[in-house]
Amino acid sequence: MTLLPAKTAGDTDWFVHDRFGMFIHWGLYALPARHEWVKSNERIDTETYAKYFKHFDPDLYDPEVWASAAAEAGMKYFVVTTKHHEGFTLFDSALTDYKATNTPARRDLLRPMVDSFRKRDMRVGFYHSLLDWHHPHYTLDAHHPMRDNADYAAKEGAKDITKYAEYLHGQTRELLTNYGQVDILWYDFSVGRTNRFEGKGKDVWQSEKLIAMVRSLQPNIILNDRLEIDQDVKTPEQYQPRDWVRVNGNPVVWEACQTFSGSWGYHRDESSWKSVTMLLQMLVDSVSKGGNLLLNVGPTGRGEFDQRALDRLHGMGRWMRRHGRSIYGCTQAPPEFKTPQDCRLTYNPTTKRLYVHVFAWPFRHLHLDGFGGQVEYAQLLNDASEIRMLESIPEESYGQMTPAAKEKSLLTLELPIHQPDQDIPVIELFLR
Ligand code: H79
Repeated sequence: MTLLPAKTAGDTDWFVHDRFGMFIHWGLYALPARHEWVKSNERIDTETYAKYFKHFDPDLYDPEVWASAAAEAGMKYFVVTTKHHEGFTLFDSALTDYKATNTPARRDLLRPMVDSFRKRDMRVGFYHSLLDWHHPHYTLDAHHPMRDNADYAAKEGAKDITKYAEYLHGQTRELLTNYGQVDILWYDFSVGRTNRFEGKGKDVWQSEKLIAMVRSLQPNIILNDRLEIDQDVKTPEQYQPRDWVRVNGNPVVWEACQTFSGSWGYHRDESSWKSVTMLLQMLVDSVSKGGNLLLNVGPTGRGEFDQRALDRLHGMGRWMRRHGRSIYGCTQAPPEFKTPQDCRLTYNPTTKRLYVHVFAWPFRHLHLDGFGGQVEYAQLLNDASEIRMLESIPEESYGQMTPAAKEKSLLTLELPIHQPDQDIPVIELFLR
């Protein structure tokens, strides 16, 4: 049997089918272009940071181009930063002046994005930061840009964090009321306490009340875990979990979020960009453990995906066109199929096909433990060319195999000497 997480309040059926989404981090930090945490990392005060607001002018912004790049890469949903920790909103919120509408962009940048992605049948997700380094009532914590500023700290007494919570609830209401159906709400994140500072979690955010409002406005929405109350999805950040993510021992719906290069916001000078192959391997690795991949793009201050991002999206799309069948609707393989060395297995329980993703091409033969007698036909997925099979068990005894015999049975695939010219070659196994 394949693992199946218990049902939660939101609708995750489409989500676990679609498997691959685009994260978009776009805000004022695209201008400094050296990490979306720049305000905190460099302890920049709000007066100094104002230059990015003043000069935010994405004249080349065309969400049609973004949406088609995502669709061609094989992505089926997107999640965009409606507000990141800097506090700036891409949407035209009635609750703040610190929004795209008041920059040289002069408009709500979220709405046309939602329209463009929806038009391509992609699901819509909103990221919304719980941290806010601009709001006057957001108190100091271990991440706040002004954490080392004594003059700033002296005025903390005048703050009322419940006013911030009210603002958070209010903007959530706006987002879930004014943009049609929203499929995902991705809050980020609850702050741990340190020796110097209190943390911020479900009490400060008033998470229970917030979740109740979210569910009343968008009953099917998928909510992540970062309000400090687990909901529909767990979200490991910038790492691949060892195994299917579990809570109290039970498998849950999960989604890894990963970057191309380390920073989420546009970073001009980073040189740690992952290759197309590595990114595809992350996607396959996630699905092989029953999870999704949300892969991030940080558009520039002009409003474009830069060439490095476009190259990778294009490369992934080239592979996805031929190999999407091993991703969509797929999950972890049943446990009796042992994963061979340097491979990942994905499995489609509806079509009963198993996919062997070969990360390192072996020496002519691929030995599959526990597969004997169970595969009817094998082919390379990219070109549907037959892969010949050598069985350790004679064909006439397939029907009488005991579970123990099955476990010991061996199937050997005879592969071409040279790796097919695919980023990850995939062998499709039709189970009996
Ligand atoms: O929005 C993206 C990140 O900005 C945000 N979550 C993703 C989706 C995020 N990044 N880090 N965190 C949340 C957790 C905090 C990590 C920290 Fe650090 C480690 C804060 C200080 C040390 C990373 C490294 C940020 C600054 C230095």
